[in-house]
Parts: sequence; structure tokens; C-alpha cells
Amino acid sequence: WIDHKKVKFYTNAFIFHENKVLLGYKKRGFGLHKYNGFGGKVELGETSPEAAARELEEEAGIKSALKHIGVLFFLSDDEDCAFHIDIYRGDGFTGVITESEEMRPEWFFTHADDSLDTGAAPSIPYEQLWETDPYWFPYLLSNTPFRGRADFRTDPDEGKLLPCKWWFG
Ligand code: 6OG
Repeated sequence: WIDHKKVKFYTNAFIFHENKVLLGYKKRGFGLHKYNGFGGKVELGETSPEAAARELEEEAGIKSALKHIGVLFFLSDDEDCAFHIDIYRGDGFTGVITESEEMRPEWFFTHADDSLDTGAAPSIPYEQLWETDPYWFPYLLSNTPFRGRADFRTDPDEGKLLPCKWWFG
């Protein structure tokens, strides 16, 4: 059991408002240039919901009544840790959405049709999310609890992290 990977705990929060979801464009660190929810590491002495609220305020400047809606478990061949990510959903928010050093917040329509009709916001940029996000986003969008696992490996040619096996449901 000494070979077993330690588990690192993270949070990720998605805010919904009027048929739109708020995503952040990652300006630095892990997941650079990808869109994602707001979140980060659960610090020592902190619970997961506390970390989720703190990270949302640090990265987007807002507060929301967050509901725990999903759990993701990731393994990667080149990481000596496994990742457990608690996914939260917030419907509505208080405060002023503020760009941080880490994230640039942007609204996206949850249904592509709304984007075509009004052009007021783009639809979710699935090609700029983590490769496994499209498998569990339908649950997040329909407010259905979910969990899942993915095993990643580093692509030898591109040096990119790619999922090789996954399950979500
Ligand atoms: P910092 O270390 O930058 O937080 N995260 C993932 N999010 C998605 N959607 N898919 C993944 O698949 C992810 N792996 C990690 C957890 C990193 C943030 O990135 C999330 C945290 O919210 C591989 O503070």
C-alpha cells in the first residue's frame, strides 16, 4: 500500500444565472488557457465547502449558495498524487464579478440555441475545456448529481495530458 497515490482535494464551482453559466479563462497555473469553474486546493483545516466559497470569492469576486453536485476522481501517470474534485453549483450570486490574476470570468449560454438567437453570449466552448468535461457537463447543466473517474497519461509527442480511460454517471 506504500505505492498508493496520496489524494489531493480540490473544488470547482459553476455559477448559473438566466440560462448562462459563468466560466473562468485560466490565465496561469494548471489548466492554462482552458475555461473552467472557479476553484482550487482545499487547504489544511478547511472543509471542502469552505474552500469552494473562498476560491469563488478569490477568483471571481462573488459569493453564492453553493450546492455539492458532483465528485470527480483523476489519476495521471506522471503525477504522484490522485485528484479528488468536488463540483459545486450555485444558482445566482451576490457581489460584482471581478477578474483576478488567475481567472477571467465570462458568461456562456447553456443552450447553443440561445446563443444563435440573440448572440448576447457565446455558447459553452467545449473544445476549450478539459477533455473529460463534456462527459459530465450534461449532469451539471441539468442539475443532476454525478460522479466519475478518468485516468490521464502524458502524450509522448505533444507532452499534453490526455484521458485514456474514463467513466462518468
Ligand atoms: P489550482 O491548482 O489552479 O486549481 N481541475 C479540473 N477541472 C476540470 N474541469 N477537469 C479536470 O480534469 C481538472 N483537473 C483539475 C480543480 C486547479 C483547478 O482545476 C480543477 C481546480 O478547480 C483533469 O488552484
